Amino acid sequence: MGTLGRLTGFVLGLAVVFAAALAAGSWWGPTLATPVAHEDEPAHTTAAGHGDDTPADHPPGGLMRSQDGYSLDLAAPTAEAGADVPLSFTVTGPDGTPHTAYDVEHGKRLHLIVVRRDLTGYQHVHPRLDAADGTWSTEVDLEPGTWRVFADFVVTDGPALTLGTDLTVPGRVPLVDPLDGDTTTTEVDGYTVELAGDVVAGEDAELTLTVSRDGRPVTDLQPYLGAYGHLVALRDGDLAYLHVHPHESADAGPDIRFTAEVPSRGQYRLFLDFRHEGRVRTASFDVTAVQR
Ligand SMILES: [Cu+2]
Repeated sequence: MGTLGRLTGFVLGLAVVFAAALAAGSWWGPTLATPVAHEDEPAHTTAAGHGDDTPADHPPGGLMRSQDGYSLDLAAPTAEAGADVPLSFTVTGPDGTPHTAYDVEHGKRLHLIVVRRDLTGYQHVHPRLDAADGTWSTEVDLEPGTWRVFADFVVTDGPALTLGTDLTVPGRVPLVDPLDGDTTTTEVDGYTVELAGDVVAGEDAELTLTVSRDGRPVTDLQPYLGAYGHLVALRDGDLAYLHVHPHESADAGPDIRFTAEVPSRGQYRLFLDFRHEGRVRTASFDVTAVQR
């Protein structure tokens, strides 16, 4: 199998490198290592051959700090723990200077995911660009530990990329339980989100996330960045990044459906962003991808 995930259809993007945008409105972060659109490919070629862990023809997104001439450079490799901690960075282009021209994908020129390496503390934010010097700035909440910072963007007339780099936050790092087993129901801010569907390495998986509150289905979800849900999958151990957008749907819930393909067996943590009553919430799930 190889690739990290190719999401098919309209929607998905694997994360890794954001592939160029394919279908309108479907996803913003595809994941393939190169901006190759997969829309012309059959959703799957042979499932056979996915049975072994051959090297991917495209590396998963987010594993590299530099790719195709572009590099993610944090202003500082460390930051203090706290709430609303300033974080700034540049994306250096092939000419060695901070890049300033980006395409808007899913409503933003750059999507920043920040998560601690133990898969806690997930945040999805949209930094501001200083067009004069190419510096991106935002604020994030940080606790001690090593964090992974992913920048997901499309260079104008250039590649779609997801670059990742580490950020160290000094301090006493709490012990966090390792991922173990699968989660099918998560509670967040009074909402219950259920996950149905199996994840199979190298194959498209249909995932359905169902949102309810107080036992009643939520049927008035609000679009967030052009979709009723955004799903990011991170692989346990190396944080390979996969961003998946939902199927086009006229229904504002309670079901949000995705097609996702993960590159290998193993454990992943999924983060679903959904919007309701004006607020974006994030529900997380652990899944184990099996190999058929
Ligand atoms: Cu975003």
